[in-house]
Amino acid sequence: AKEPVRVLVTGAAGQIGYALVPMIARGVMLGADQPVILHMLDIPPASEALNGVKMELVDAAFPLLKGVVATTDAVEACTGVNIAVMVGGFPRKEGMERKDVMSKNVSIYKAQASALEKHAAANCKVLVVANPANTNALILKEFAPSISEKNITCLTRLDHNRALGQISERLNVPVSEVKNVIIWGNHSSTQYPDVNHATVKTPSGEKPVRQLVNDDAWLNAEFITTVQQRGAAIIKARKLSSALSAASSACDHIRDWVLGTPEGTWVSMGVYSDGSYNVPAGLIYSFPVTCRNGEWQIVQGLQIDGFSRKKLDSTAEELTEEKALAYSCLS
Ligand code: NAX
Repeated sequence: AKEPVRVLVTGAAGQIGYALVPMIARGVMLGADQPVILHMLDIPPASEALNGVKMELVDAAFPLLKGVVATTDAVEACTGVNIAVMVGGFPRKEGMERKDVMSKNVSIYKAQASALEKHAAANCKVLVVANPANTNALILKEFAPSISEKNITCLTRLDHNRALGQISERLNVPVSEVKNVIIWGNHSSTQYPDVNHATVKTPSGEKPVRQLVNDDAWLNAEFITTVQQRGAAIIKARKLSSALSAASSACDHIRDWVLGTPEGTWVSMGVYSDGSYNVPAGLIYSFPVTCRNGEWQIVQGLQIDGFSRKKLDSTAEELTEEKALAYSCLS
Protein backbone atom coordinates (compact mmCIF):
# COMPACT_ATOMS: atom_id res chain seq x y z
CA ALA A 1 0.00 0.00 0.00
CA LYS A 2 1.14 3.56 -0.71
CA GLU A 3 2.38 5.81 2.09
CA PRO A 4 -0.11 8.62 2.84
CA VAL A 5 0.60 12.03 1.32
CA ARG A 6 0.15 15.02 3.63
CA VAL A 7 -1.91 17.78 2.04
CA LEU A 8 -2.22 21.21 3.65
CA VAL A 9 -5.27 23.37 2.95
CA THR A 10 -5.13 26.86 4.44
CA GLY A 11 -8.38 28.78 4.86
CA ALA A 12 -9.97 25.36 5.26
CA ALA A 13 -12.99 26.70 7.16
CA GLY A 14 -13.94 28.91 4.21
CA GLN A 15 -16.18 28.11 1.27
CA ILE A 16 -13.55 26.78 -1.12
CA GLY A 17 -12.08 24.77 1.74
CA TYR A 18 -15.46 23.18 2.41
CA ALA A 19 -15.71 22.03 -1.21
CA LEU A 20 -12.04 21.08 -1.52
CA VAL A 21 -11.29 18.89 1.49
CA PRO A 22 -13.86 16.19 0.63
CA MET A 23 -12.52 16.05 -2.93
CA ILE A 24 -9.00 15.49 -1.61
CA ALA A 25 -10.23 12.87 0.86
CA ARG A 26 -12.04 11.05 -1.99
CA GLY A 27 -8.92 10.80 -4.11
CA VAL A 28 -9.92 13.38 -6.71
CA MET A 29 -6.64 15.26 -6.31
CA LEU A 30 -4.05 12.48 -6.03
CA GLY A 31 -5.78 9.37 -7.29
CA ALA A 32 -8.14 6.69 -6.02
CA ASP A 33 -5.23 4.57 -4.69
CA GLN A 34 -3.42 7.35 -2.80
CA PRO A 35 -4.08 7.63 0.96
CA VAL A 36 -3.96 11.17 2.34
CA ILE A 37 -3.59 12.97 5.65
CA LEU A 38 -5.31 16.35 5.62
CA HIS A 39 -3.76 19.33 7.40
CA MET A 40 -6.23 22.19 7.76
CA LEU A 41 -5.26 25.69 8.86
CA ASP A 42 -7.46 28.64 9.63
CA ILE A 43 -7.37 31.63 11.99
CA PRO A 44 -8.71 31.70 15.56
CA PRO A 45 -12.09 33.35 14.76
CA ALA A 46 -12.79 30.38 12.46
CA SER A 47 -11.47 27.70 14.77
CA GLU A 48 -14.86 26.38 15.85
CA ALA A 49 -16.06 26.19 12.25
CA LEU A 50 -12.78 24.46 11.34
CA ASN A 51 -13.42 21.86 13.98
CA GLY A 52 -16.90 21.35 12.51
CA VAL A 53 -15.32 20.58 9.13
CA LYS A 54 -13.03 18.08 10.85
CA MET A 55 -16.09 16.43 12.45
CA GLU A 56 -17.74 16.10 9.04
CA LEU A 57 -14.60 14.56 7.57
CA VAL A 58 -14.68 11.94 10.33
CA ASP A 59 -18.40 11.40 9.75
CA ALA A 60 -17.91 10.87 6.02
CA ALA A 61 -15.65 7.86 6.75
CA PHE A 62 -13.49 8.33 3.66
CA PRO A 63 -11.48 5.14 3.12
CA LEU A 64 -8.43 7.05 1.81
CA LEU A 65 -8.32 9.53 4.70
CA LYS A 66 -5.70 8.38 7.20
CA GLY A 67 -5.70 11.42 9.49
CA VAL A 68 -6.82 15.01 9.97
CA VAL A 69 -4.89 17.85 11.59
CA ALA A 70 -7.09 20.91 12.20
CA THR A 71 -5.24 23.83 13.73
CA THR A 72 -4.77 27.58 13.95
CA ASP A 73 -1.01 27.15 14.38
CA ALA A 74 0.86 27.62 11.09
CA VAL A 75 3.87 25.59 12.21
CA GLU A 76 1.76 22.60 13.21
CA ALA A 77 -0.20 22.92 9.97
CA CYS A 78 2.90 23.02 7.76
CA THR A 79 4.89 20.26 9.44
CA GLY A 80 5.73 17.45 7.06
CA VAL A 81 3.35 18.49 4.28
CA ASN A 82 4.05 17.27 0.75
CA ILE A 83 1.46 19.50 -0.93
CA ALA A 84 0.25 22.91 0.23
CA VAL A 85 -2.91 24.49 -1.17
CA MET A 86 -3.03 28.07 0.04
CA VAL A 87 -6.66 29.19 0.05
CA GLY A 88 -6.55 31.42 3.14
CA GLY A 89 -6.14 35.13 2.71
CA PHE A 90 -7.54 38.53 3.46
CA PRO A 91 -10.53 39.34 1.25
CA ARG A 92 -11.06 42.73 -0.34
CA LYS A 93 -13.91 44.43 1.47
CA GLU A 94 -15.98 47.28 0.14
CA GLY A 95 -14.25 50.61 0.44
CA MET A 96 -10.80 49.12 1.05
CA GLU A 97 -7.82 50.46 -0.86
CA ARG A 98 -5.92 47.99 -3.04
CA LYS A 99 -2.79 48.78 -1.10
CA ASP A 100 -4.42 47.86 2.24
CA VAL A 101 -5.58 44.46 0.95
CA MET A 102 -2.16 43.86 -0.58
CA SER A 103 -0.46 44.74 2.66
CA LYS A 104 -2.56 42.25 4.67
CA ASN A 105 -1.86 39.46 2.20
CA VAL A 106 1.83 40.25 1.96
CA SER A 107 2.18 39.80 5.71
CA ILE A 108 0.15 36.55 5.66
CA TYR A 109 2.17 35.08 2.77
CA LYS A 110 5.48 36.20 4.21
CA ALA A 111 4.73 34.40 7.50
CA GLN A 112 3.36 31.27 5.85
CA ALA A 113 6.37 31.13 3.49
CA SER A 114 8.65 30.89 6.51
CA ALA A 115 6.51 28.23 8.17
CA LEU A 116 6.53 26.15 4.97
CA GLU A 117 10.22 26.63 4.35
CA LYS A 118 11.13 25.48 7.85
CA HIS A 119 8.60 22.71 8.39
CA ALA A 120 7.23 21.28 5.13
CA ALA A 121 8.58 18.04 3.64
CA ALA A 122 11.45 18.32 1.17
CA ASN A 123 10.22 19.03 -2.36
CA CYS A 124 6.80 20.26 -1.13
CA LYS A 125 4.64 21.51 -4.00
CA VAL A 126 2.74 24.75 -3.36
CA LEU A 127 -0.41 26.03 -5.08
CA VAL A 128 -1.65 29.51 -4.15
CA VAL A 129 -5.38 30.05 -4.70
CA ALA A 130 -6.03 33.13 -2.54
CA ASN A 131 -6.12 36.47 -4.32
CA PRO A 132 -4.14 38.26 -5.53
CA ALA A 133 -3.01 34.73 -6.39
CA ASN A 134 -0.01 35.46 -8.63
CA THR A 135 1.45 38.08 -6.32
CA ASN A 136 0.77 36.07 -3.14
CA ALA A 137 2.71 33.23 -4.79
CA LEU A 138 5.54 35.59 -5.65
CA ILE A 139 5.76 36.81 -2.04
CA LEU A 140 5.72 33.21 -0.85
CA LYS A 141 8.59 32.43 -3.24
CA GLU A 142 10.63 35.44 -2.09
CA PHE A 143 10.30 34.50 1.58
CA ALA A 144 10.89 30.77 1.14
CA PRO A 145 14.19 30.90 -0.75
CA SER A 146 15.04 27.27 0.01
CA ILE A 147 11.87 26.03 -1.73
CA SER A 148 12.63 25.65 -5.44
CA GLU A 149 10.87 28.22 -7.61
CA LYS A 150 9.69 25.23 -9.66
CA ASN A 151 7.57 24.21 -6.65
CA ILE A 152 5.61 27.46 -6.25
CA THR A 153 2.62 28.02 -8.49
CA CYS A 154 -0.74 29.80 -8.52
CA LEU A 155 -4.18 28.77 -9.74
CA THR A 156 -5.32 29.84 -13.20
CA ARG A 157 -6.76 26.42 -13.99
CA LEU A 158 -10.23 27.65 -13.08
CA ASP A 159 -9.93 30.30 -15.80
CA HIS A 160 -8.59 27.63 -18.17
CA ASN A 161 -11.55 25.36 -17.40
CA ARG A 162 -13.97 28.26 -17.81
CA ALA A 163 -12.54 28.85 -21.30
CA LEU A 164 -12.97 25.16 -22.17
CA GLY A 165 -16.54 25.37 -20.87
CA GLN A 166 -17.41 28.39 -23.00
CA ILE A 167 -16.12 26.72 -26.19
CA SER A 168 -17.97 23.52 -25.33
CA GLU A 169 -21.24 25.41 -24.84
CA ARG A 170 -20.80 27.45 -28.00
CA LEU A 171 -20.06 24.41 -30.20
CA ASN A 172 -22.38 22.09 -28.33
CA VAL A 173 -19.64 19.50 -27.91
CA PRO A 174 -18.62 17.70 -24.70
CA VAL A 175 -16.02 19.70 -22.78
CA SER A 176 -13.79 16.59 -22.74
CA GLU A 177 -13.29 16.99 -26.50
CA VAL A 178 -11.91 20.55 -26.22
CA LYS A 179 -8.26 21.12 -25.34
CA ASN A 180 -5.25 23.42 -25.41
CA VAL A 181 -6.84 26.76 -24.63
CA ILE A 182 -4.37 29.02 -22.80
CA ILE A 183 -4.74 31.50 -19.98
CA TRP A 184 -1.87 33.99 -20.12
CA GLY A 185 -0.88 36.26 -17.26
CA ASN A 186 -2.67 37.34 -14.14
CA HIS A 187 -5.63 35.65 -12.45
CA SER A 188 -7.57 38.92 -12.80
CA SER A 189 -9.67 40.62 -15.43
CA THR A 190 -6.52 41.40 -17.47
CA GLN A 191 -5.86 37.69 -18.08
CA TYR A 192 -5.83 36.68 -21.75
CA PRO A 193 -7.85 33.57 -22.62
CA ASP A 194 -6.33 32.46 -25.95
CA VAL A 195 -7.93 29.92 -28.31
CA ASN A 196 -5.46 30.28 -31.18
CA HIS A 197 -3.96 26.83 -30.55
CA ALA A 198 -7.05 25.14 -29.12
CA THR A 199 -8.63 22.15 -30.84
CA VAL A 200 -11.75 20.00 -30.68
CA LYS A 201 -11.82 16.27 -31.26
CA THR A 202 -14.45 15.52 -33.92
CA PRO A 203 -15.44 12.27 -35.68
CA SER A 204 -13.25 13.43 -38.59
CA GLY A 205 -10.19 14.26 -36.46
CA GLU A 206 -8.91 17.21 -34.45
CA LYS A 207 -10.02 20.61 -35.74
CA PRO A 208 -8.95 24.13 -34.70
CA VAL A 209 -11.43 25.92 -32.45
CA ARG A 210 -11.18 29.03 -34.66
CA GLN A 211 -12.27 27.06 -37.71
CA LEU A 212 -15.19 25.35 -35.94
CA VAL A 213 -16.49 28.46 -34.19
CA ASN A 214 -16.03 30.41 -37.41
CA ASP A 215 -16.75 33.72 -35.70
CA ASP A 216 -13.57 35.69 -34.95
CA ALA A 217 -15.59 38.66 -33.75
CA TRP A 218 -17.06 36.53 -30.93
CA LEU A 219 -13.74 34.83 -30.12
CA ASN A 220 -11.85 38.14 -29.99
CA ALA A 221 -14.35 40.00 -27.83
CA GLU A 222 -17.28 38.37 -26.06
CA PHE A 223 -15.56 35.04 -25.43
CA ILE A 224 -12.61 36.81 -23.81
CA THR A 225 -14.68 39.10 -21.60
CA THR A 226 -17.01 36.26 -20.56
CA VAL A 227 -14.04 34.26 -19.27
CA GLN A 228 -12.42 37.32 -17.68
CA GLN A 229 -15.66 38.33 -15.94
CA ARG A 230 -16.94 34.88 -15.05
CA GLY A 231 -16.01 35.22 -11.38
CA ALA A 232 -18.14 38.37 -11.11
CA ALA A 233 -21.05 36.64 -12.92
CA ILE A 234 -20.96 33.80 -10.37
CA ILE A 235 -21.00 36.27 -7.48
CA LYS A 236 -23.99 38.04 -9.02
CA ALA A 237 -25.89 34.77 -9.38
CA ARG A 238 -24.89 33.03 -6.15
CA LYS A 239 -24.22 36.04 -3.93
CA LEU A 240 -21.07 34.10 -3.10
CA SER A 241 -17.90 33.61 -5.11
CA SER A 242 -16.99 30.46 -7.05
CA ALA A 243 -16.28 27.58 -4.73
CA LEU A 244 -17.01 24.16 -6.23
CA SER A 245 -15.40 25.08 -9.54
CA ALA A 246 -12.40 26.61 -7.76
CA ALA A 247 -11.97 23.49 -5.60
CA SER A 248 -12.32 21.16 -8.58
CA SER A 249 -9.80 23.18 -10.61
CA ALA A 250 -7.33 23.16 -7.71
CA CYS A 251 -7.56 19.34 -7.78
CA ASP A 252 -6.99 19.37 -11.55
CA HIS A 253 -3.92 21.59 -11.11
CA ILE A 254 -2.26 19.36 -8.52
CA ARG A 255 -3.30 16.09 -10.18
CA ASP A 256 -1.82 17.06 -13.53
CA TRP A 257 1.32 18.47 -11.89
CA VAL A 258 1.95 15.29 -9.86
CA LEU A 259 0.61 12.62 -12.23
CA GLY A 260 1.35 14.33 -15.58
CA THR A 261 -0.62 15.86 -18.44
CA PRO A 262 -1.92 13.58 -21.19
CA GLU A 263 0.22 13.34 -24.33
CA GLY A 264 -0.58 16.22 -26.70
CA THR A 265 -2.41 18.24 -24.04
CA TRP A 266 -1.29 21.25 -22.08
CA VAL A 267 -2.88 23.13 -19.19
CA SER A 268 -2.50 26.64 -17.75
CA MET A 269 -0.58 27.23 -14.52
CA GLY A 270 0.74 30.37 -12.87
CA VAL A 271 4.50 29.72 -12.68
CA TYR A 272 7.73 31.65 -12.19
CA SER A 273 8.57 33.29 -15.49
CA ASP A 274 11.95 32.56 -17.05
CA GLY A 275 11.37 35.13 -19.81
CA SER A 276 9.60 32.72 -22.19
CA TYR A 277 7.43 34.53 -24.77
CA ASN A 278 9.16 37.77 -23.75
CA VAL A 279 7.23 37.86 -20.49
CA PRO A 280 9.41 39.64 -17.92
CA ALA A 281 11.37 37.11 -15.85
CA GLY A 282 10.63 37.14 -12.13
CA LEU A 283 6.84 37.37 -12.28
CA ILE A 284 4.44 34.56 -11.44
CA TYR A 285 2.61 34.48 -14.77
CA SER A 286 0.17 31.98 -16.25
CA PHE A 287 1.61 29.99 -19.16
CA PRO A 288 0.68 26.84 -21.08
CA VAL A 289 2.58 23.99 -19.44
CA THR A 290 2.97 20.24 -19.75
CA CYS A 291 3.84 18.13 -16.73
CA ARG A 292 5.86 14.95 -16.43
CA ASN A 293 7.55 13.23 -13.48
CA GLY A 294 6.17 15.86 -11.11
CA GLU A 295 7.63 18.82 -13.00
CA TRP A 296 6.01 21.44 -15.21
CA GLN A 297 7.53 22.87 -18.33
CA ILE A 298 6.41 25.89 -20.30
CA VAL A 299 5.25 24.90 -23.80
CA GLN A 300 7.66 26.56 -26.21
CA GLY A 301 7.42 27.77 -29.79
CA LEU A 302 3.77 28.79 -30.06
CA GLN A 303 3.09 31.56 -32.60
CA ILE A 304 1.94 34.78 -30.94
CA ASP A 305 0.12 37.17 -33.29
CA GLY A 306 -0.07 40.95 -32.87
CA PHE A 307 -3.47 40.87 -31.11
CA SER A 308 -2.20 38.32 -28.60
CA ARG A 309 1.12 40.12 -28.08
CA LYS A 310 -0.66 43.23 -26.81
CA LYS A 311 -2.72 41.15 -24.42
CA LEU A 312 0.28 39.20 -23.10
CA ASP A 313 2.04 42.51 -22.48
CA SER A 314 -0.80 44.31 -20.75
CA THR A 315 -1.42 41.53 -18.23
CA ALA A 316 2.37 41.43 -17.60
CA GLU A 317 2.29 45.16 -16.95
CA GLU A 318 -0.42 44.71 -14.35
CA LEU A 319 1.65 42.00 -12.63
CA THR A 320 4.73 44.23 -12.64
CA GLU A 321 2.67 46.94 -10.93
CA GLU A 322 1.27 44.46 -8.40
CA LYS A 323 4.80 43.29 -7.65
CA ALA A 324 5.90 46.87 -7.01
CA LEU A 325 2.87 47.47 -4.79
CA ALA A 326 3.62 44.27 -2.84
CA TYR A 327 7.25 45.32 -2.35
CA SER A 328 6.16 48.75 -1.19
CA CYS A 329 4.15 47.01 1.54
CA LEU A 330 7.34 45.35 2.82
CA SER A 331 9.17 48.54 3.63
P1 NAX B 1 -13.67 32.49 2.39
O1 NAX B 1 -13.64 33.86 2.95
O2 NAX B 1 -14.92 31.70 2.44
O3 NAX B 1 -12.52 31.62 3.11
C1 NAX B 1 -11.24 32.10 3.36
C2 NAX B 1 -10.78 31.45 4.65
O4 NAX B 1 -9.42 31.85 4.87
C3 NAX B 1 -11.58 31.90 5.88
O5 NAX B 1 -12.03 30.77 6.60
C4 NAX B 1 -10.57 32.73 6.67
O6 NAX B 1 -10.78 32.65 8.07
C5 NAX B 1 -9.27 32.06 6.25
N1 NAX B 1 -8.06 32.86 6.52
C6 NAX B 1 -7.92 34.20 6.53
N2 NAX B 1 -6.67 34.53 6.85
C7 NAX B 1 -6.00 33.38 7.04
C8 NAX B 1 -4.67 33.08 7.42
N3 NAX B 1 -3.78 34.03 7.67
N4 NAX B 1 -4.31 31.77 7.52
C9 NAX B 1 -5.21 30.78 7.31
N5 NAX B 1 -6.49 31.02 6.97
C10 NAX B 1 -6.88 32.29 6.83
O7 NAX B 1 -13.12 32.63 0.89
P2 NAX B 1 -13.21 31.60 -0.32
O8 NAX B 1 -14.42 31.86 -1.11
O9 NAX B 1 -12.96 30.23 0.21
O10 NAX B 1 -11.98 32.08 -1.20
C11 NAX B 1 -10.66 31.93 -0.75
C12 NAX B 1 -9.69 32.69 -1.64
O11 NAX B 1 -9.70 32.17 -2.97
C13 NAX B 1 -10.02 34.17 -1.79
O12 NAX B 1 -8.80 34.91 -1.68
C14 NAX B 1 -10.54 34.28 -3.20
O13 NAX B 1 -10.37 35.56 -3.74
C15 NAX B 1 -9.71 33.24 -3.89
N6 NAX B 1 -10.20 32.73 -5.18
C16 NAX B 1 -9.29 32.45 -6.13
C17 NAX B 1 -9.62 31.84 -7.32
C18 NAX B 1 -8.58 31.48 -8.33
O14 NAX B 1 -8.97 30.99 -9.39
N7 NAX B 1 -7.29 31.68 -8.10
C19 NAX B 1 -11.03 31.56 -7.65
C20 NAX B 1 -11.92 31.47 -6.46
C21 NAX B 1 -11.62 32.45 -5.36
O15 NAX B 1 -12.25 33.65 -5.65
